[in-house]
Amino acid sequence: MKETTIKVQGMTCQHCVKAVSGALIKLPGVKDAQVNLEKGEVTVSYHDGLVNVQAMKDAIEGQGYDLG
Ligand SMILES: [Cu+2]
Repeated sequence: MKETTIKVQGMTCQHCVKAVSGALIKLPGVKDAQVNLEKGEVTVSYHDGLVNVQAMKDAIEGQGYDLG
C-alpha cells in the first residue's frame, strides 16, 4: 500500500469533498481518499501497480477541479 498527497484547487465544501473522494475511490486500486479542505489537498491510499498518480489526477480534473 502506498500513499500520495495531491494538491487540488477550488475545493470549498462537503460537496467538493464527496465529488473528489468519490471519483478517486471508484478507481480500481484506490483504497482510501481523504480530503483536507483547509490545506486544499487529498491524500490517497492505493495499491501500487493497480493505479497510478496520473489516473488519480485525471479523475480529479474530470470532476472539474484544477490541480496545483
Ligand atoms: Cu463544494
